[in-house]
Amino acid sequence: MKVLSLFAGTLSKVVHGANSPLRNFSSSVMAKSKFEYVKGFEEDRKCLPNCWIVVRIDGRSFTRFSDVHKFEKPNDRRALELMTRAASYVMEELKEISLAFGTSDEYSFIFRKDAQLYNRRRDKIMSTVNSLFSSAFVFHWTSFFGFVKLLYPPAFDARVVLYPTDANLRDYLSWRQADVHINNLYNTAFWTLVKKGNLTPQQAQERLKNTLASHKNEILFKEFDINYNNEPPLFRKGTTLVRKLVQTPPDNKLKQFIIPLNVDIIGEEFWKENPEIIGMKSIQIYSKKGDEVGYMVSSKLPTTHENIEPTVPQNQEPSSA
Ligand SMILES: Nc1nc2c(ncn2[C@@H]2O[C@H](COP(=O)(O)OP(=O)(O)OP(=O)(O)O)[C@@H](O)[C@H]2O)c(=O)[nH]1
Ligand SMILES: [Mg+2]
Repeated sequence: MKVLSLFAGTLSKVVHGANSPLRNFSSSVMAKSKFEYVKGFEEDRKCLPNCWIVVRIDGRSFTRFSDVHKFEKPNDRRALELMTRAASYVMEELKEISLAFGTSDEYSFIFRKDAQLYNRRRDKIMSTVNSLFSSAFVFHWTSFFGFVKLLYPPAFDARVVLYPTDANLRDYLSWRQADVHINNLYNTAFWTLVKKGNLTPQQAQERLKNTLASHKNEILFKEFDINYNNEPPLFRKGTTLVRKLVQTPPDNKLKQFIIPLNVDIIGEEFWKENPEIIGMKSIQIYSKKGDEVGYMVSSKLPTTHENIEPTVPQNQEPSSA
């Protein structure tokens, strides 16, 4: 191997000259370096065929990140919509993602069972999703946060989970959405007790200890006149991104959009209305009226947020560093 390598280098110099642009090309074709064997240590883990591929990303230490950037408690609409903007970018780039679901600092991306991206190489799929998401989150920060300065680079972790049956996939998504409900009801009750009930965080925590959902609803309704069911669907249901064809003016041409919905995905209705997701059919026409869609996201059209004037002053310092 070594002899061959030396020979190839010498031959290359003779034929093309030391500075020839063809030199590197010919030597790499003719001989591999003695170090090449290390490539054999690389794992080539593939996602099992016929399984739904779920990639979930989650903000790293977003408890701190949300504190430092003074996110509204318990829900910051700007942050949630920025997450959705970043997720829609991932879907624009990776066409085999048929649905994404997000809440708080996490997003799950569902690849079709028959996805062929990178030959289903697990590491490559996961790292690409994470990188596209993270850079889009930073890229679009100002569109959502205006003058609020991004004080340090946010990061996300990622994992891949494979689900062999359609029922498993539905249960996975139900699990994530049930979590939204549990967390949001708790957080809404907690922050209402603190902000409007003037309890300290410790007192609020004590008050909610071992309470059932019905009890939290009752506290909100009886003591603060808040009907939890009237809280924004974005906060109660998370965001589900689906791919749809939409008729667009002036010529009613069908264009592909990624549409965010804040709806229940645990029950049957969503899956009956969007059978192409589980059935892996081609993209369907979006039939709902425009006013049922909060906003549409597409790389080709500006989102509603891009026209919003920044209003928040810039002089924010990290609370801890
Ligand atoms: N105020 C506020 N905080 C948010 C919002 N969305 C997410 N967060 C914060 O992000 C955290 C996300 O929870 P986790 O992912 O479990 O916690 P983490 O600190 O990110 O920790 P790791 O994921 O383990 O790195 C929440 O506990 C909140 O503190 C929001 O809209 N408003
Ligand atoms: Mg997190």
